[in-house]
Amino acid sequence: MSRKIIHLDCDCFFAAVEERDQPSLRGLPIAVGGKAEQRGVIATCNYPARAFGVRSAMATSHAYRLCPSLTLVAPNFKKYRQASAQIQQIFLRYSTLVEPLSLDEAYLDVSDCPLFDNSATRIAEAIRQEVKAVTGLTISAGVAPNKFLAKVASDWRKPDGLFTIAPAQIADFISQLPVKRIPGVGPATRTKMSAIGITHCADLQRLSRLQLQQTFGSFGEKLFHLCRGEDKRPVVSNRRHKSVSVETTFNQDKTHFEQWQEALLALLSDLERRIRKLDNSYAIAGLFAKVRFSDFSQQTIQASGKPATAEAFMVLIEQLWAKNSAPIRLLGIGIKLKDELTPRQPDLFSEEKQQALAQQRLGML
Ligand code: TTP
Ligand code: MG
Repeated sequence: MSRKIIHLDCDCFFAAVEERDQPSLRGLPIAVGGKAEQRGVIATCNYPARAFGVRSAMATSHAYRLCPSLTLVAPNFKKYRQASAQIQQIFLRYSTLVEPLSLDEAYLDVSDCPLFDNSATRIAEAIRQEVKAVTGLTISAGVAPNKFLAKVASDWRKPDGLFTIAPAQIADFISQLPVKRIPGVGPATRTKMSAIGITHCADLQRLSRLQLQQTFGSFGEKLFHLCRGEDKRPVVSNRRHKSVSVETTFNQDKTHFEQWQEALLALLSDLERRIRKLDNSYAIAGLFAKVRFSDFSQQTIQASGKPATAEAFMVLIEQLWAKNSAPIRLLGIGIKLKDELTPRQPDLFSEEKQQALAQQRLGML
């Protein structure tokens, strides 16, 4: 089944925040970064500065040589984190499968999103408009059936752009794609490739799997797929769930215990489906069941250290029934979760980590 992936990436993120907040800077070449005297580097810069050749990770002293009129702004991480949180909040309205890559960038899997008749392009456009309205920042989007192509696509019409690669367009698009657009193909690999006449994905496609492996080592296997526009990596949400639960409100109150049991069994398959979607970094900490009586009062019960089986939930609702054998209008069941392994992805939004990462990048540490 073809997936619908959106990659979103703010334009000149730190610099765009500074331009937004200091209108006098708009249109001038500006960069955010560490001071030249302190051997600082450029975090990012706006398009007027890019026109002079200024780039991320460049020494600030070098940037000044390229662009003497450059305005250097010290970074304001608090503001970037704030904008980032607003953007991530918007993403989550369109999908629960959101994988942030950095403060300004994320993958969304919108394959199951019911909005806009499930048109990923229209969803992406709605997100772009919402980000602009809420944060005042422009964000570019790429829409494609996988992460690799979505990321390439988000860069295609930058800044403030949207580009879609539909499944039927992949073959044409990819064969004309320059190899430098493939993540992982840096200057060294490019030199190696151009030495054997490879500049575009079409050239790579002509090499066998074995030739690719012999020439590029373990990266060769990845190249074999990427140069065909193939990428199976799932979008992995790094939000940590604390619990998973399902509940149902009945059209008619359930009066007898047999009816409670039937309702429980109907809910279990839903719960099991949700549990199966969790990755293996979770373990079950406990079970719980909840009933709402016809007078809207509510009762919850929990048990720890039990597997999520029908029998275990049956015991819970028996205990609820024993406490109050009254008609219910709602039944809910769920599991409480705990971390089994350390999370697969770092917590990109922890204040300390973000600060340390950014300072490291800026040469401040
Ligand atoms: P990017 O998304 O890579 O860059 P950008 O948003 O500035 O520009 P573009 O329009 O091309 O996406 O990075 C996001 C932010 O991360 C960027 O605004 C500043 C910070 N950053 C660094 O601090 N150092 C770096 O080397 C890079 C690449 C980014
Ligand atoms: Mg960006």
